[in-house]
Amino acid sequence: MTNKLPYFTEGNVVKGFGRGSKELGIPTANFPIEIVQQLPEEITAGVYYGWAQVDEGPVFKMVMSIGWNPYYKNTVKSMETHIIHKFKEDFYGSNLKVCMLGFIRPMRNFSGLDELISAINKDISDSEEALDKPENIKIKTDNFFATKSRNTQSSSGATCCI
Ligand code: ADP
Ligand code: RBF
Ligand code: MG
Repeated sequence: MTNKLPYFTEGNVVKGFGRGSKELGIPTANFPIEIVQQLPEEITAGVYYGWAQVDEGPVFKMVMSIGWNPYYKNTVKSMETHIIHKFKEDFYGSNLKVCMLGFIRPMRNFSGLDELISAINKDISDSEEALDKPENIKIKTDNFFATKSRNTQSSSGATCCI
């Protein structure tokens, strides 16, 4: 898994499972299935930390969950990014760039929603700490985040790569 990191990818933010992660205070921006399928198999299911950018906005810290969310027994693999920033508005349809830098833990099951939320809050603080390290801070200014996005979205909502 580690030899594939850092891993850079980008895609349009799509509707997720609509389970109200937002109501829990932990909204997650979901990637389309094509982006999930492009993941190298060495990047195993679990929680990762890194940097994220919505369109040409600022680069923020993020935590990402990859897998089948055992707590919800999902049948579809997902890649969900929680950006550690308070946004005024939703950004469905926007381009999301991410750089995954490190692995935090494998996906696991929980006996209650409270436990899942506490685990995610611990992931957020672990990510914040890891991203303050000089070798991780330097990726924030990588050219990947300075160049225009490869994805554009037409008014029909279709995504095309240029
Ligand atoms: P869904 O099931 O559609 O993914 P969520 O409850 O997970 O719904 O909310 C995700 C949406 O919330 C994102 O697509 C984005 O538009 C918005 N959002 C607002 N703040 C954030 C944030 N800090 N991190 C990720 N998404 C956010
Ligand atoms: N879901 C799980 O079933 N098990 C997990 O270990 C797990 N870890 C997560 C870690 C992070 C940082 C995030 C953002 C999500 C995680 N999820 C996990 C996904 C969670 O079930 C999903 O975002 C729900 O929709 C939250 O209500
Ligand atoms: Mg989501």
